Amino acid sequence: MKIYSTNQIKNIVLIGSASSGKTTLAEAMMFEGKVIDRRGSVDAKNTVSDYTEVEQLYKRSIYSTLLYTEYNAHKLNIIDTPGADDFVNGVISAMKVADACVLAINAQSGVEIGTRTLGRIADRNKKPMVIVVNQLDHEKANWENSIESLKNLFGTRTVIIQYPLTTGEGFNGFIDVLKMKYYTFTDDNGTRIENEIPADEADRAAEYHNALVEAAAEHDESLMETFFEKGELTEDEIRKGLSLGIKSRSAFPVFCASAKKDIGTKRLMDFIINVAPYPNSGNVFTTEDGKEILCDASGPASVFVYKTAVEQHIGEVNYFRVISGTIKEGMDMVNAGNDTKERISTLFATAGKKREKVSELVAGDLGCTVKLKNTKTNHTLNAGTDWKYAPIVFPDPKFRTAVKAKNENEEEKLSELLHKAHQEDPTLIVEYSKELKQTILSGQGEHHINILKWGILNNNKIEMELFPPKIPYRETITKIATADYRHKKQSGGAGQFGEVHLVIEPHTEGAPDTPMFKVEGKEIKLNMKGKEEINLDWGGKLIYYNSIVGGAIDARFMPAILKGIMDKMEEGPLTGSYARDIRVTVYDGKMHPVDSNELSFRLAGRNAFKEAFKKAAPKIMEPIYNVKVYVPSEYMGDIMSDLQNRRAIIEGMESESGFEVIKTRVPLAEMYKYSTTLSSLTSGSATFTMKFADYQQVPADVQEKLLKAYEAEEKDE
Ligand SMILES: Nc1nc2c(ncn2[C@@H]2O[C@H](COP(=O)(O)OP(=O)(O)OP(=O)(O)O)[C@@H](O)[C@H]2O)c(=O)[nH]1
Ligand SMILES: [Mg+2]
Repeated sequence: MKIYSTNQIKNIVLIGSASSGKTTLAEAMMFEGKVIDRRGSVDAKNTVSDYTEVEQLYKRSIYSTLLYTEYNAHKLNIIDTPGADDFVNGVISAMKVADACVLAINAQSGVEIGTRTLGRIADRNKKPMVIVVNQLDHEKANWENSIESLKNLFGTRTVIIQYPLTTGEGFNGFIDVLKMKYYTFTDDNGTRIENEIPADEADRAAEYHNALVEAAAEHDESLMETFFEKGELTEDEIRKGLSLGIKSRSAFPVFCASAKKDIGTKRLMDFIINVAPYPNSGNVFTTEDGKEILCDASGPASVFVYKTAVEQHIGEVNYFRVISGTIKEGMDMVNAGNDTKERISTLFATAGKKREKVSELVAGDLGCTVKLKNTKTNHTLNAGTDWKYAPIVFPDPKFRTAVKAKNENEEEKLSELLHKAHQEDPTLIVEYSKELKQTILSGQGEHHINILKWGILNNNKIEMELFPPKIPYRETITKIATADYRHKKQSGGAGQFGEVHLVIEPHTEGAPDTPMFKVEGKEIKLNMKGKEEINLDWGGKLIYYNSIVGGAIDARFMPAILKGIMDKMEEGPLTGSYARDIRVTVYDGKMHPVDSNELSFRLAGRNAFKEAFKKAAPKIMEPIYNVKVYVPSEYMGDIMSDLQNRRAIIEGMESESGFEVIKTRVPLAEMYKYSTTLSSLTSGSATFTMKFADYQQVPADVQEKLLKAYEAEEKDE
């Protein structure tokens, strides 16, 4: 492969809802660029992009795949991404390194929930966008509806460049209102004829053309003037205007295609190469401290790794964008995060599995390398500078499950594999919860986790079992209570003695210290000597007051009493969950001149706390999540009644053109496998996000159940 310079490279990411035809389109692009001489198909499991075993098994993309094609003296880097929500990781990381996205719409359904989700991701990443309405050859294709749904979503940013004369089986071409030509295709391999626009289409074509000219003129004053003067713009002027509109995200040009029949591929690539931003005028890379780095091939060498994958027979492969400078084979670089020296032994341009060795890659190009020692997704490698780029931010998980190895002896190996999986896919999160005593695996959906499970079984012969995760409940109190507890033990030699009198009360942030308690018929006046405010690792606080009078307990025993209290805070008296938001005042007690020691006071503190806690109207609190559900209107009824069964509190609803957004608060305990239910209730057309909000008391009936379950568990042990 020849060496391409920065102004001969374009980087696009293909996005679109599941099965819209991205992988098929990428295949056609590589075919047109002669990177392959035959087109494979997803159904025949022989595309360049979906080359992994698991992708072929499921006949869908699961990972992002870096591809390239060579066209019009340019190298077009294409990242094909999965459309399914579960594998959004591939979209998020690709967005970081591409300069524009190509959004594929399935003409059978127009804008889908997945399209909207991806549109939001493109928005957040400020990515220019070109739209391709695909599958126009399908019998159910409906161009008008597709355009209407696009206009509903993107408004006047929807700029039509092409329209079809017929759709369905007879679809064999389109009118291009930028070129003002009628293109027809004579076979399924992209053989194209350029025709004049038929006379009976002249009016409609002119109408679309005028709309395009106006949309193009809008982005530049001088173009606007030319337009007013002449009532028309030249083809080049339209391109210039669109180029500005694309860059500022105020124009999303719309193209026609049948990826399956290779119709429309060439014009789409022409347009991308002529109009989409070059790497040095698109994506701006900033370092963690906010410095903008110029995409300049003669600058210091610096790359950003956007994806790490483990590939059969090769091991770890790191995919990157050259942010600055020129990377050459054999170059020594330094990892900006961990100072590891890394040698770039070989460089590749890749089209899926097909890797082509290249001697260098310039600023703006995408490629990969192998055999790095300590470099992963989100890392920066430099030669002669110390930049470090702001990392890719991945979405919060939506599915959590507990896991263990079926065979106990393989637990350690499994844990290693899960940590590796996280490095490859940062949206897979694994942690051992000391609190729950479970390994919790989180991801984007049940399918996401099942694919991982399949991979580990298939490649490593380890079977992992999934089961419902425990909920990290919290315990707290709602009333004031006291307890006196004497710990006394006489056994032969030295005895144990410690007596603690304490008061506990609920803690609320900002409430003043209590100078006197009236509790259980007693009046306890306080003489505050010390106060410790402890921020608990698991959220909330413990405030510990020393209010001992007349040396009833030596100051040296106070930390031991606190330790005893913390023992019970860590294993709450109700269900063994963490306790939080409590104030404890130790106001009296007794010592023995010989037998008192730290252990005695620790035990006395612990038991006094436990007794008082049980009298203080204790409550179990549960984690609540803010959940946003995006759902087509027709499924609203089912979704709402399902949410009600999950103890959800609906906070708001918004509807926009056939879709509803439900804002709700749902207890984590009710969210197990929500993604799976939502998907089955809506035939996969809805999606949701969830984020931890706060802790709330559980309803009485739920508390009752939890107490009983804990009692039973205790008995078992
Ligand atoms: N009729 C018709 N079918 C198409 C077209 N493009 C793709 N398909 C079919 O649609 C299905 C999905 O195509 P893919 O290329 O895998 O779609 P994708 O967008 O990559 O799907 P994901 O990777 O799962 O998101 C396959 O059966 C394709 O053969 C097209 O232009 N016309
Ligand atoms: Mg695909």
